[in-house]
Amino acid sequence: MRGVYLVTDRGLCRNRPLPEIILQAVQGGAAYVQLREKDLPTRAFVEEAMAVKNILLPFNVPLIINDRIDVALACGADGVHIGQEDMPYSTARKLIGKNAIIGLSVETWEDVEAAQRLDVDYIGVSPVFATPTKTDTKEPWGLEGLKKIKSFSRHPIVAIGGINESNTRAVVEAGADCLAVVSAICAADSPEMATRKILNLIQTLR
Ligand code: TZP
Ligand code: MG
Repeated sequence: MRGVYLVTDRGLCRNRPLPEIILQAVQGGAAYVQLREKDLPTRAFVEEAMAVKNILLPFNVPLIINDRIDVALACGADGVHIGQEDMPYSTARKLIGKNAIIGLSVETWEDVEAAQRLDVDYIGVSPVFATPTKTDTKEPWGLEGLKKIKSFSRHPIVAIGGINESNTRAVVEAGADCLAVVSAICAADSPEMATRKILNLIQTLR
């Protein structure tokens, strides 16, 4: 995995419709989109996921659903992202099939070690930096933690938490394969420009 991975947060979109923000992000070069809805009723979540899938289709950008295997199956998403308190990986894999993308958040070193035994498609190193977007996190990994995980893990690494244009270089140099971004895209004046700037930075480093 590489590039910019948009994780959505409708509350940070400054009253702009989420599909519009998603479209702008993919126009700016986002390589993955994770639909993350913590408060939406199931029916609305499924409807939204179907609409987003149609937006992403012409761009060939995979749609990943946060937490909800049922929603991913219902809308034909490309994958799911699960955390340590969500459905266990092995159950999720059985339900969604061998070709789906499954990402798993790692919050402790024990999580990182346990993930070695799982055929996840990536691990989400969460959070790299403390962030107001998600406050119920464990201790941030920091760049040193990220480096340590990179040298140990067999999985592609998606870094998340406090990532923006100003620290992109450091996070990539510490070993992130792909950068997951919420507020720096969703709340940006131009989500398209914000995405493109981060992507351009990543590309100059490779
Ligand atoms: N998981 C760990 S940190 C985080 C999530 C969903 C939020 C990251 O948001 P931001 O605004 O990119 O710091
Ligand atoms: Mg979760």
